[in-house]
Amino acid sequence: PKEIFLKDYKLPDYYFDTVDLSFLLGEEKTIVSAKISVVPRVDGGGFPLVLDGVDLKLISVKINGNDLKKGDFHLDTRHLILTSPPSGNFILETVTEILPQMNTSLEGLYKSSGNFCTQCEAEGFRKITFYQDRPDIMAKYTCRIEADKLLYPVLLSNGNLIEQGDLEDGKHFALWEDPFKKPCYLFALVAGQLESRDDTFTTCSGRKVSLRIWTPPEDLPKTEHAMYSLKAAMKWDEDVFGREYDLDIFNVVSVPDFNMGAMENKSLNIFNSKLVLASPETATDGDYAAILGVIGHEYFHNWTGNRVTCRDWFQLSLKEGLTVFRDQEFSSDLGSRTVKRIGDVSKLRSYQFPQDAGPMAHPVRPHSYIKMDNFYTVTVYEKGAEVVRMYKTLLGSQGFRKGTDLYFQRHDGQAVTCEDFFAAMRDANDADFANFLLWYSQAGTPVVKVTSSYNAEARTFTLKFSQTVPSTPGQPVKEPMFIPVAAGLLDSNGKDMPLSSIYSDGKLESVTCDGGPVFTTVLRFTKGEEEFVFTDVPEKPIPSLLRGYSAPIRLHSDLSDNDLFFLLAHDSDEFNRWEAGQILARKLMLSQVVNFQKDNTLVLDPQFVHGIKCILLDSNLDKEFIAKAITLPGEGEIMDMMEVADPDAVHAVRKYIRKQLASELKPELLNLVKQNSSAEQYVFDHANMARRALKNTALGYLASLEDEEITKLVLLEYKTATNMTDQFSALAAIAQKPGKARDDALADFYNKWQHDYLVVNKWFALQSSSDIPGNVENVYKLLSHQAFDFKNPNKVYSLIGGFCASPVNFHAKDGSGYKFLGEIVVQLDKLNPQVASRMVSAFSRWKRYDETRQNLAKAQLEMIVSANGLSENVYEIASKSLA
Ligand code: HT7
Ligand code: ZN
Repeated sequence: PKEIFLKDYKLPDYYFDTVDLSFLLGEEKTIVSAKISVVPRVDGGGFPLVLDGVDLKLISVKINGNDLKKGDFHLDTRHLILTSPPSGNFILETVTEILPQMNTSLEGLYKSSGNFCTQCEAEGFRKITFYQDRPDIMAKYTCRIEADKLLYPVLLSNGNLIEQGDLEDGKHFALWEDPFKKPCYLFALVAGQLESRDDTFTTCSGRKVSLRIWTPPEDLPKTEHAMYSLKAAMKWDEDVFGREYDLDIFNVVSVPDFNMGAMENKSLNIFNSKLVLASPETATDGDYAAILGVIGHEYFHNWTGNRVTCRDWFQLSLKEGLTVFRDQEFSSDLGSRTVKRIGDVSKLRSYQFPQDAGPMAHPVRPHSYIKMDNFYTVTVYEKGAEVVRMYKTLLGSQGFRKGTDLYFQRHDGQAVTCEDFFAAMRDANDADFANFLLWYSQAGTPVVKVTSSYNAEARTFTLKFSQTVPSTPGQPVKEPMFIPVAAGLLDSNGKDMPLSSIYSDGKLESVTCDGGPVFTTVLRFTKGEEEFVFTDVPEKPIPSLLRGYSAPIRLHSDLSDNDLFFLLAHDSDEFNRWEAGQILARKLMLSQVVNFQKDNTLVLDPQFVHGIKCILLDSNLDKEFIAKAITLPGEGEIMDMMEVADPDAVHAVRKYIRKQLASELKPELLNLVKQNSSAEQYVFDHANMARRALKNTALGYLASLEDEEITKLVLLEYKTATNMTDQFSALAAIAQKPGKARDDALADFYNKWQHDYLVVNKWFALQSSSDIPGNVENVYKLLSHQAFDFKNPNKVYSLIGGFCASPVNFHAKDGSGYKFLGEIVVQLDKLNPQVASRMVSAFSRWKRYDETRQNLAKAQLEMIVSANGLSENVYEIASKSLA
């Protein structure tokens, strides 16, 4: 397979000005006609025009109305090359035949549950028609759709509906026109039996926008929350970023078969139904929050991605990092900022850090790819969002807003690069960003060490930093990065000290803000080693470092356990209170892993129990914050910190600490369950979600005990739950232990919800991710369950993805988990390479395990790489994992 490199980027030889598409949607095949006005970039033109095209049957090709003769074009399995087009502008017309009904890859045009829909990002448009399928080709589109009226009463595409009508033979048509130039990856078409929830939004300049959320009729009642989220997002983008919606219509369509979460097609967002449909009875608080975030995310793309798009796919983080940052901020403003930040940082640590330390490590802007689909990663998205967040940390809210305003002003209607975003931030603020651009080009998570010292005589407090960036594939040597470290100092009462001035790099800078006291400052750490001296510090402080997690790094400080307990109890930065607890928990877990490996008795530090108890009982704290603060770091996070990952030891230790905490804090936990029980009415707001989160976290802890009274309590919670959040949490609590109660509850849950595929997916995931011994057998059985379907990505993610997320069973020492996944990947790859390639990623960190496991995993990867007809998607991940 061919590798594509960023350094090889070349401007296109031809631009496309207008594109008129026409679709005849049929039951056997679909005919696509495309009429494109072509403009050479350089005067004259006459160079060959290379069009991408995959799985297309070419019916005809014309230039300026004349059929091309044999020698005038060349066709291979991936291209149509016009060998000698005329010089100057010309009109290219092609007719192609495609088979959406046979398309199980879910890219291009495909059928999902009887309806037609498209997914063109990143390179799916080439499965619809011959085109220069690259984002720097921006054109104005019209789209005419013709189909049977009874089977496909609704016909949608981008932009405005300008004509529709009935035709002979029970057919009808619709003609759509999108007035905005767009890259082809934003093209969309939907046709089917759908109904809409309608609403309106009046923009800041007084334009009335008609909003429609389309679903199969039976799902319509579940779209209320999505509509609420959409309107909230439209308002928020006006208020916070000054961005107004630009058309008179905005459509959202929900489809059950979708490879990713959703797609921001211009004015016709297409969503995985999991991220649109919700009712209190069927969706959890987590689902509600995800819908809010993703509806926001896709809407925000209208400016960050659509109006201003990417020059090439290496720039993906330009739109994704920025839009993830925007959706994170949106959710923070609508809920709890600290809790949202904790969730986002946990995600980064659990998924992005391992990626950055493994064979698939790549910079936020990758240097090369074989298959672009493989680079829709946590690095591009989540680390990319952290990079955007660092601009804001350095510039402050107003400076950041100036930067985005300039970015939109300069680049509206253009396809640009990450440097263009950087330049807008810099120029709008006249800022010195030193070597900040390295965040886009260097992979690997920087490791920062910090030591502190207090000089009572000089009243100075010194922080000494050093940094290293680990080697990653293709990047053995790294340069120091620009790391913004937000820091504050606590006095002995736990209060923030006002900061006066800081000495660094031979300069003394005063830390004030409009003359008022400042309690947090951002240190600009740019070298391999650097010292920052706080002046006028009256007593030895406890430093609170990297407040709000101001940079995506691994920080190792010399803070003692006592310092950390102090920060856990007092830090004004709530994120760092949580962080102090997590550092303590990580240390505790790692120490017990060593004990476990030496066959020593496990012990739980009483000071840790006391720290957790204080948090539990602190009525001033937000309840969701408490739930997060008493949750131990995940097993993956601990394994990530070990020389050789030991899933059995980490699992046993986490389980032991949970059970021990439950036993020692049983009365307090029981109280929390009682005090926070749910009322009849489900309300989606922060206070109610926080209450449910705390109750259910407490219940989960309690259920780890061998205690009949508790078993009864959990069963009662399950039976009397009035919403899915409570019901599913109770079910998960029951399902911790094998036995009759578990079997009965799982059977009962399936009987109740078998008619709702989204709830059944939760049921699949709960079982497949279980840590009960030998669970692979149950997962094999579930593969043949009537509700399972290999063609539906959500079901695959729930059942197979869920299984790979369970360290003990996936990494079972007999290799059964690896064998299971190896077989599945090969099978799945024939249907849907994108989904198969996501699944094969579970193998990528095989070198982190012991020799026995390494050999077993490697054998599966080798088997996969040598499979016949393997897709480029899976090949890229599997071969890079083996390298
Ligand atoms: N921009 C969207 C990306 C996407 C995608 C990429 C590859 C294959 C399938 C896909 N479906 C959607 C999603 C987003 O980040 O908004
Ligand atoms: Zn996105």
